[in-house]
Amino acid sequence: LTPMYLRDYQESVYQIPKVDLTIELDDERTLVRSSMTVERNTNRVEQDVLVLDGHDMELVTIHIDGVLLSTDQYQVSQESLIINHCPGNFVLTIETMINPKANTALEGIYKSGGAFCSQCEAEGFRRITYFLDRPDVMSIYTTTIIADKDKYPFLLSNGNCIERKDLEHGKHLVSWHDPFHKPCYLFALVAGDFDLLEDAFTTKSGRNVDLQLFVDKGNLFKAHYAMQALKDSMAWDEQVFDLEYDLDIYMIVAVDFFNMGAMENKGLNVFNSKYVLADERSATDDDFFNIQAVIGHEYFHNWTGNRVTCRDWFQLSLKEGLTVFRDQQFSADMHQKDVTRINNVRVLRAHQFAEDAGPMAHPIRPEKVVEMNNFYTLTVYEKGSEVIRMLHTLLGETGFQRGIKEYIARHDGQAVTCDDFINAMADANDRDLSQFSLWYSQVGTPQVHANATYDLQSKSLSLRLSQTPGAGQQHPPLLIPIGFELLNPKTGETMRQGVLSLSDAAQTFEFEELALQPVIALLTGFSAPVKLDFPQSNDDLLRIMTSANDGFSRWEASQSLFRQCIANYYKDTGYRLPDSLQQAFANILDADIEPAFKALQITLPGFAEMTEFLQDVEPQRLLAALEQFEQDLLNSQTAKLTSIYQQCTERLFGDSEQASGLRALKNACLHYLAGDEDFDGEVVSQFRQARNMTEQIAALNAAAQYNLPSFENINNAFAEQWQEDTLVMDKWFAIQAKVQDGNIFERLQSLLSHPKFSMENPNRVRSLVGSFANSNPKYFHDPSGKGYEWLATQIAILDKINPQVASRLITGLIQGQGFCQEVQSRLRKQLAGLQKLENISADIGEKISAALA
Ligand code: B3K
Ligand code: ZN
Repeated sequence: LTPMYLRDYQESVYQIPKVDLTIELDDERTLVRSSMTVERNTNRVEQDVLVLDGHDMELVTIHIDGVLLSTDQYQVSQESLIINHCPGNFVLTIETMINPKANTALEGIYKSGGAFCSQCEAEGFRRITYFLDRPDVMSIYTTTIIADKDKYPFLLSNGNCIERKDLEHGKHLVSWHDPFHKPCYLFALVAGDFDLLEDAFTTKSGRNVDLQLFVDKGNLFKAHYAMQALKDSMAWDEQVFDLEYDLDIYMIVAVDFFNMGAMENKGLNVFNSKYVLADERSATDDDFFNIQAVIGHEYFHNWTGNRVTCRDWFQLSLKEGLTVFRDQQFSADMHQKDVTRINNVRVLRAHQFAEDAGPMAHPIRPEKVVEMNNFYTLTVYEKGSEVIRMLHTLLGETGFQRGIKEYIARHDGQAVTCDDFINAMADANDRDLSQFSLWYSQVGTPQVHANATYDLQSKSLSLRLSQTPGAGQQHPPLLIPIGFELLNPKTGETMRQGVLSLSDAAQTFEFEELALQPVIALLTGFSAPVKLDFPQSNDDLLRIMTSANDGFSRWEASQSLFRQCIANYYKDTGYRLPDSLQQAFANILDADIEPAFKALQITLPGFAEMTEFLQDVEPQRLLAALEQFEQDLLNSQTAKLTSIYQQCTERLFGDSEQASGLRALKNACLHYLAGDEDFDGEVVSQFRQARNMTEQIAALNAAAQYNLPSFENINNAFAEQWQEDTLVMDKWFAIQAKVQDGNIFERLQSLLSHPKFSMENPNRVRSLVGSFANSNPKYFHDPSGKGYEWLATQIAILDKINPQVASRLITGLIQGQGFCQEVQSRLRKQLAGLQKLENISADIGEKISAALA
């Protein structure tokens, strides 16, 4: 496990300005001919050795300027091809043979169902041919694909199609030319037989762009929403960022076998079908939301990622943090801003905070990497986006856009660093951002402590803020924007609002001329990715909950009340719901607010969020506290919950934003109500009458969650109804892993040999194994240790098949830091066992060593 360090970065000695690829596809013997123009950096004349990256393929021939090299002129090893005594400028032609069918790691060229497809980011291109597989080597690609015409009528690659012809033996050939320089991680190839949805978009300068969406045969009816999302993304990027698409064609291909969500390859995105295919019957409102967000994300990469790319992989957040910020803004504009923002924060706090406190904690710009695929993290993506958001807060929308314009003007066509980005933002706004840039190198979640005193005489409020780095970390004070709102305690009116810049370790901010002591909402909009330590009275929280302008603060106030109360249940098993909380909960239920927002307000902080909030957590005790709290809330408000549940049912209609809000609220109520076995009948009728997946799956989920008498029945009905729908069957597998039933381990075991389960399909694996580890805390944390053992067993199997997927699933075993010693030692035991695996992958190897260090 050899790490790479950011500090060791060196420019490439050679560049490859032009590549011509000819790929003759075959299941087991695909021949790749790559003809490259290679140029040596003129100030590195002494360096005549060319080291190319390559992995897991057969080298057939090498030619330099048309002359065949003999075996003493080069060396091949596991990871590279070294060519000695190269001239300064030459044409290098390499032929390699690869086996797509055996490629279960799903990196490079592989088969998904009947189609060939590719995935090159981060370092997959080296599994196709020997190359300088690093993002600062950018080339113009011409790609020719040859394959059987009947089986693979569509042959796709990046850019524009320049040639198409039939060959003998039933084969055909298609050539593509991409006029934009790109790093090899953006290369893509697809070959298959698909249904095609076509549309077009006229850019603001009047150019026509053909839009093509390729889906598995028979799935065309599920492609329309994604197409609309693409057009909305293109229009939004023009309106908000003034960025226009550049090629004449934009293609998206949906495949079932995919390691992550989607990939932004230039002009030819490849998507996990989960983020493309949807219709009302088979997809939930969340699925629709995510499809639009991921389509947007990949589209926005065309400028932030593709036109301006990363110099090296340590800079990944340059494109990912920025692009996540862009997709979050897009979603916020397309939906309810507050609701979107709150959901962003929930993900960050439940999962990124844990990562930042765990053994793999790293800055948004990592400094040390063993396996790059391990760094496509919540930290690089979500915290990266929060850092961009802080910049947006500090510069304002106009200043931020001025900075983006400058960044693109300076760096279009280049591979650059996070510092280049910050410099462009700073120069465009005449600001010194050197302190702000510390966010790129700090690790851990900083804490902000607040303390307020009001002086009646001088009518002034003094707010003392201080900051401390995340646990065990050290760094100089950061620049932290702290949003605030001062509320009139009596009327709830907003007296002042704005953003404070906390730049010292401790600072006091004075507010004058406040006729009465205000209630303070701090960190409005979740203005910084920090933990806020600001104890507030229930009365203050209730005031914020009902009156703050800022939606995040209203929601956060209710969550604070709940968290505090859950903590009491956790500490004292005899604790019972205080009247004040009953009242607060009733007030939320009665409030005249958007249904989607109300749904969020009555959704309790989950197991993961609470683990962040408490110390040395005993999992079963926390689960019991959550359960009791929920039960007490239900008992105190059964009537209200039931009536809202029924009202929502009556008012539901169609696919509008309004309707999805009502569904969210209805299902949030259902979550409580199903805690009473008498509600079983209602659950069954919701299941049977459901007109869409949001309602149907919520009913099944509730039945599984409480193991209701109806469960087995509707569970089988569901499997029967949807057996032919891959994506819905993923949902079914996910539910099986969550059943609250003492037989869960037998259930899991038999699901592993279910005819529809396959360890080679990442979606299936995530549905079954991931859902158990992440969404069934009761049995995952079974005191016997069985849950950990089961997960470890699956990871050992998966590591041989697909290390990237194995590595994602190991999170539950390595992030034990929030739990009590007993849990931690049980986890370590499993990790120590895994560490002994023969030929362990770098992916899980890196994480296990970090966790056991
Ligand atoms: N850039 C890809 C992620 C690649 C992950 C490689 N392990 C998708 C995205 O972030 O848009
Ligand atoms: Zn991305």
